[in-house]
Amino acid sequence: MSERYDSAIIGLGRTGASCLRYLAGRGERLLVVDSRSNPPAGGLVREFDSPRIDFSLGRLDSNLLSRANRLVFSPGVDRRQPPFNDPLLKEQTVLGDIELFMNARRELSQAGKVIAVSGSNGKSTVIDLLGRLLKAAGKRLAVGGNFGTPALDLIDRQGIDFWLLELSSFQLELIDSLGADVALLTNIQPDHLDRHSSMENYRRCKHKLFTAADTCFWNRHDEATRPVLEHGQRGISLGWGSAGEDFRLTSERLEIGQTFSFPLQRLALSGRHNHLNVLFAVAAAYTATGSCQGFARLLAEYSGLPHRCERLPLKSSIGFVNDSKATNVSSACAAVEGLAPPGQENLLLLAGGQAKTEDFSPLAEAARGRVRHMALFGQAAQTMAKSFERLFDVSVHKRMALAFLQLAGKARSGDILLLSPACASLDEFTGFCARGLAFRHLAEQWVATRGRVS
Ligand code: UMA
Ligand code: ADP
Repeated sequence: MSERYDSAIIGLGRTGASCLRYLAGRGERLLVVDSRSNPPAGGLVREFDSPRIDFSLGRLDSNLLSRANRLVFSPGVDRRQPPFNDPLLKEQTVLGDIELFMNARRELSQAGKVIAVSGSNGKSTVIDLLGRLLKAAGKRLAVGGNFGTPALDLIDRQGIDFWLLELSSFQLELIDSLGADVALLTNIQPDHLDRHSSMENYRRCKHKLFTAADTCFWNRHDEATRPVLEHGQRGISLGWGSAGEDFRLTSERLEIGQTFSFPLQRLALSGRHNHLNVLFAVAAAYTATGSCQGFARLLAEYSGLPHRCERLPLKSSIGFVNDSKATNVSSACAAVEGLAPPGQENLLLLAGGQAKTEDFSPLAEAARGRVRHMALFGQAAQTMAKSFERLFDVSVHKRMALAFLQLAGKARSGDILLLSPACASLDEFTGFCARGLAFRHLAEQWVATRGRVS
């Protein structure tokens, strides 16, 4: 009989590489597979040249996979596709890097607490701000997961007080019971439905975040995030609320009971959606440390991550906002609604790319009374135009640069030219960062050559 493998690692990208390093370090007999013959972390084949590790790159074979006791999937791999849906693999244990991470952490002498964040939008912003708040409180952190460093590459860090994990629906799908100390679910809006096939499946994956968590924070304005609490779990809803709530927003302030009160107009982050993100971060940081020391200074300074409603620091009478990370309709809606009050029609919206949906009606609704001109670009531009052309002045372009020039030519003093594409970028760019950098470059050039628009 052929020799068996302890684990098969499926996908040799960033996650696969972290699993390989970790499991090889534990002396496991491993099979590593990838559909590509030259996968992103293919360089590891040479580094892990060992009789205990076999690589099968460029083809996926269910017979070979059936020789592994368990299948460790990368989040980007769809288990429902061949060959993974072969009945031959039905009995195998299936897991992902986050379960390996949680098990590894339990074995540490000083385990530290896990704070896990998920949601369709806002995860990275919440994690980043929360990290800064905890650091200011003198805590030792390791931050990673779907954002930044893969979780298992963090596990060697010593003396960690808090592990901050951003978790995607793909990672959560591979988990039975997470067991975070604190779990935060920011919102659930349509995203990745090509993979999850229905909102219900997507919601089910997201809710695995709450399994066996001690404290579950959810969004009071998004009923889909409400946790079904098991015995002993604490659920706390966050949002704009009535007096008496421990953590809440009013029209003017962010408050933690009688302990902390901060005026929203002093926040460096813009957009109403970001007020809620800040409340999530502050609530988790306070719950974790029992103190609000240093919060006020940080909140007044923190202007967010690049490519998320990022105001470009240009000397111009029109504002340029780079929201390239808005790869779905709900995030673009949040930017449009958060940046401009209705009635002023001072937004010029640059949107398009590779659509994740055909339904842009929520964006048309959000843009009403706020957007004066719209320039659409990329693969989705023609389809998108159908949702907008009856309501707005719309132009359609092949590439983002042309759409930008069209829009900038219509700008008046006090306008905001907003890139919030509501689409993925891969038809024209290598990712949302490249798209955001291209936008920044266009805006800089525009301001340099045209001077101040008046
Ligand atoms: N592969 C196969 N067969 C398949 C599909 C993929 O063999 O059917 C192989 C590919 O050839 C490739 C490897 O699998 O070599 C890639 O695996 P992967 O897509 O899981 O990518 P990783 O490099 O491991 O990155 C993943 C996350 N990617 C996805 O979820 C798609 C990264 O999130 C994450 O940062 C990283 O793990 C570390 O945790 C990216 C992302 O786009 C940023 N996430 C989505 C989002 O934020 O919306 C969920
Ligand atoms: P994620 O990590 O979940 O993708 P980010 O913080 O990177 O979230 O933000 C992604 C996009 O979603 C950005 O365009 C941002 O402006 C928008 N966004 C951030 N927070 C929210 C929110 N609470 N609701 C809707 N959109 C949001």
